[in-house]
Amino acid sequence: MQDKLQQIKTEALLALKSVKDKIQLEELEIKLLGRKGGQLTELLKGLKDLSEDAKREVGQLANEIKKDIESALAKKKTEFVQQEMAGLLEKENLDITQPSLPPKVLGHLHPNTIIQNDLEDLFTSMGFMVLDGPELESEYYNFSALNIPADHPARDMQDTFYIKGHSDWVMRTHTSPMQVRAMQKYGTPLRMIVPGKCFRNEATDVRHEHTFYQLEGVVVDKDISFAHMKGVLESVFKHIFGPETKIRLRPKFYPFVEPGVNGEVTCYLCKGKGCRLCKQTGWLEVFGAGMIHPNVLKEGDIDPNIYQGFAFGFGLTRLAMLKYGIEDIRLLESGNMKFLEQF
Ligand code: FA5
Repeated sequence: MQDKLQQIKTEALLALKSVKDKIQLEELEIKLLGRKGGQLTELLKGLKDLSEDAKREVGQLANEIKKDIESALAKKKTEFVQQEMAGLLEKENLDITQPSLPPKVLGHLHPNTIIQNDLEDLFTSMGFMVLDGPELESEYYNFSALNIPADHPARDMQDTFYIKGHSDWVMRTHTSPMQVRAMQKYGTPLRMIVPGKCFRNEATDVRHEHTFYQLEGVVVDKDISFAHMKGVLESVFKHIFGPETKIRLRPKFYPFVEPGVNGEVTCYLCKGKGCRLCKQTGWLEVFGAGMIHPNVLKEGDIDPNIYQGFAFGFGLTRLAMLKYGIEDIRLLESGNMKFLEQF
């Protein structure tokens, strides 16, 4: 049996010399070591008939020979891979020492930022100031100051991310906390907008993201009416989507306004006919608005018997979707370059 083993090794090394490619190499490997019918495998099946001593001796030799054959096969395989790589490099005429080319794509603004800049310009031209607010907000400004007391069911309208170990902090669910902050800081008369990121623990879909942008607006002065609010909102949406754009205001409960409305614009995809995006209604919900509740004015140290105001909160991300015909809101924060390079 030892002689037979040595013979297999000698023949194997000889055969290896005449192997010309990876396919022949594979065939030889199977012929020698294949689990079914491999020369070495078959020979080793006879081990069980030997005495214990012979088994140990022949087994050791068989292992050594198997290892020698395996390493000779592996060496040959490496040679073929190297040859293949060299051939590829030659074919592609690839000069790996050539300095890299500058990136083809220059940076550009995100669609959310484009629409935010556009609206900031529009609102500043109407005398509004642009404010920024904290994304990590106190539970007081996010809810209580906005006439939403603790345990009020209205808190369930917005699925909130609370902060572990800080029960009075939240990731702001809307830009409305800036209403009272601005009133307290700037008093009256007040005309301001706040664009910014909001966070909700949403089950995401084509229209809902956990992180999205809103743009809040507040006007407080003497003799401010619902008609002023409608006039401002109409001119904003006509500016964004063109003079033929229609808006629809329908009553909606928001604890911080009275009366409150849900604002919609004509669906861009079906032009109002009804489709998957607008859930067959022809309208897309893009903002909430209303006359500021007296309790909110009071929280802002403003006397509701002298001053009135209106507030609105646009879904800025939804506006970007409308303007650019984006069907799935999740693309906007995806970091997908193929998508982003279109803007
Ligand atoms: C609010 O957030 C109110 N703060 C708006 C408001 C301000 C009302 C001032 C009255 C006065 P609402 O939850 O409806 O309301 O959200 C306002 C807009 O934000 C929606 O119309 C929608 O366009 C957008 N929005 C809300 N949730 C999401 C979300 N998960 N993903 C993307 N956009 C959203």
